[in-house]
Amino acid sequence: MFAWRESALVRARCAVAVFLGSALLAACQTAPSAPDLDAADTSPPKRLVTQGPARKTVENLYHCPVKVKNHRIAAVGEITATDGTVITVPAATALQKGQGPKSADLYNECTQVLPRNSSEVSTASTPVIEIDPDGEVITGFIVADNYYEMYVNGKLVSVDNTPFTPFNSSIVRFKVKRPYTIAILGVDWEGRLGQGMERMPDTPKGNPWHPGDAGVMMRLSDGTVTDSSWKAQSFYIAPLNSPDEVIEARGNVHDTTKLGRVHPVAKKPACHEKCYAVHYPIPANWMSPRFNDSLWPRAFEYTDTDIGVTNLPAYTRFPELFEGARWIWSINLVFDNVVIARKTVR
Ligand SMILES: [Ca+2]
Ligand SMILES: [Ca+2]
Repeated sequence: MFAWRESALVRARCAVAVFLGSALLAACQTAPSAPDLDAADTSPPKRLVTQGPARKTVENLYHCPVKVKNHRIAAVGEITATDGTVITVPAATALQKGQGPKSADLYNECTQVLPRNSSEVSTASTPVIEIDPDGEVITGFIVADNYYEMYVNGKLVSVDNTPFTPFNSSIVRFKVKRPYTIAILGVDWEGRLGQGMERMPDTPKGNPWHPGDAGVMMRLSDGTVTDSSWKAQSFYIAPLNSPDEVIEARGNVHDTTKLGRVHPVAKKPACHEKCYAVHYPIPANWMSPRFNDSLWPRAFEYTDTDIGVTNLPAYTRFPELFEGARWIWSINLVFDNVVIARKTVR
């Protein structure tokens, strides 16, 4: 591996040889300068394997001040992989570290911000996070099942204030110049720490070993939407009967297609407390515009039906605000529990 860096010179774009009648016109233009990229990591994937439940380290990251339906405790745990690596589950988050800014609510039952429709939504009081003083102010809307934290050019612009449930949605505002890079950490939170499963005894069909699913959707005022033009990589895959169920055969895809990718076809393994998980180390600079995601898979798009949005008024009340955006995640909506999605807007 060598540290190749794309120089500004190489990025100069030339449009040459345009014939208009007999005249040959040549024009050279310098593209807006994107930061030089770090070298892509071409080393083989380094999987970390765990089995069984994690040790709880945080009882609850979030206390909802009002009583709501579908409330689940957002605990955090630690689990030791077979190679001795200690992993925070479901993820090490900016929320747990107390980093901000916390998300501004579009819809949140816990704060009682409950607009009935898009016309009742105001973004005027949402603070603008400044990345470039002479940039454009961009306003957007984001919804994640269950948690997101979002960086623009390496700067934290929004930390989901409700990590598990109820399902909330948020307003993001920031000031930036193009090109700019968005990086989102998405977490499918879990009731069974370290196992990628939830206890769902509160419904008639409640499954106490339910593999939950996930998804992120965002639309910004400059036209940027989540879709398969993004990159998305998975870092925590569970529950598994065996670590061998994750296949790394196709480049950098952590493939679990054979398990089923969405509910209800996704398999529900009977291994329960003996289930395995496969983790991959999260690159330290994943949020940086310099991080090279060129070897990551494209994001996969999912439908409202895949996500099961009937219980998501945080999304369904505002179709205009999310118009044109797609739910995205990595290759498996059910088994991939921690995903980083990235997009450079040019
Ligand atoms: Ca949330
Ligand atoms: Ca899951």
